[in-house]
Amino acid sequence: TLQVDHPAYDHSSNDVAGEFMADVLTGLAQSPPVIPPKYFYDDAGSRLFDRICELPEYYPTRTEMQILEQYAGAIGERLGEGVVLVEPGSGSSAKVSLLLRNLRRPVAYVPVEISGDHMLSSLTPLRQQFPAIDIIPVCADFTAGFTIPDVDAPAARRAVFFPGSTIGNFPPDQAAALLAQFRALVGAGGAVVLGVDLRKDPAVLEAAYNDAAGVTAAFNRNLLTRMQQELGAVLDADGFVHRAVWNAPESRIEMHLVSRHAQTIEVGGSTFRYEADDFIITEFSYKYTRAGLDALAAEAGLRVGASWEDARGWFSIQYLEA
Ligand code: AVI
Repeated sequence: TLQVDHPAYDHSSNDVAGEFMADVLTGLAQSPPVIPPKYFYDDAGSRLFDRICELPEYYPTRTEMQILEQYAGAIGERLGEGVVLVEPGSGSSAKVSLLLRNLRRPVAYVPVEISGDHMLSSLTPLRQQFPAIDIIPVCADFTAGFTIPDVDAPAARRAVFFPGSTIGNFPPDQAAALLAQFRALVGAGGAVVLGVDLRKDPAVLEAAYNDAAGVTAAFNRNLLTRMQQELGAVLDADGFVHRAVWNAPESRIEMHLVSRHAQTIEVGGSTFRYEADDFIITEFSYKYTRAGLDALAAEAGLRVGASWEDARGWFSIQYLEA
């Protein structure tokens, strides 16, 4: 087939605003309070995230791109011919062209993204670059489970491309469950190409999440703006500051919104109180060891077929076989 234009398949859960409200109310009622990181990615948040990827301190994107540039041939070799490549949480699809260029007669590329407009605007250049590949965007929250449209090539093998260490934003049990879901999606003979940030000097890690230009702080605090705008929350956005700290025992960076003084957030008929230094957890970003990665793959029922790293050993791309 040579279809080059599709509307986005909208698999997003019926009531996105209702889900945001429900998750905020549940999360803020917990101790410590939490807001799931997937709510970072509205249009403004997705644009801020793209800027994070360009920051001098934020090494993961750059490092993964280097690995992809160096080893895309080898990855393409493993993926073989006639693949349908699915990318959950594709964002601006910045990395996939490196891979697509190195695939033999790929059948389709299926980006799956919660931020639909952000995704669609980034697909035009990709379509121009790869006119022979069917590009089929799916607008969905990939954490909620999603289906992909049938591709008119029954023999095609499926592969999931999950770069960027997005897997690190899930606690290990959920990460394994998500990978198992990908394994089910690709089926026997399929593969998952996974990008994972590795454990390293805490000073490097903390700098990556506390950039000097304050973009990560704006990204974190965008959650408060979203709550005001979309949930009608009554809160003082300037009353919270960004913090990112390395939690060594848990092997994760934690992002917090720290209350500067005693205050309340009123939302959805509930009032939540914060004293000075109380904080809301907005993100975990787990950093793996190689042994931890092997265990993760095994728990998901995947075999590590190959893996590639940069020279510093900061980031890993894993080829996992279903
Ligand atoms: C998308 N994810 C892998 C990023 C990370 O590094 O955990 C999100 C991010 N948070 C702050 N900076 C970037």
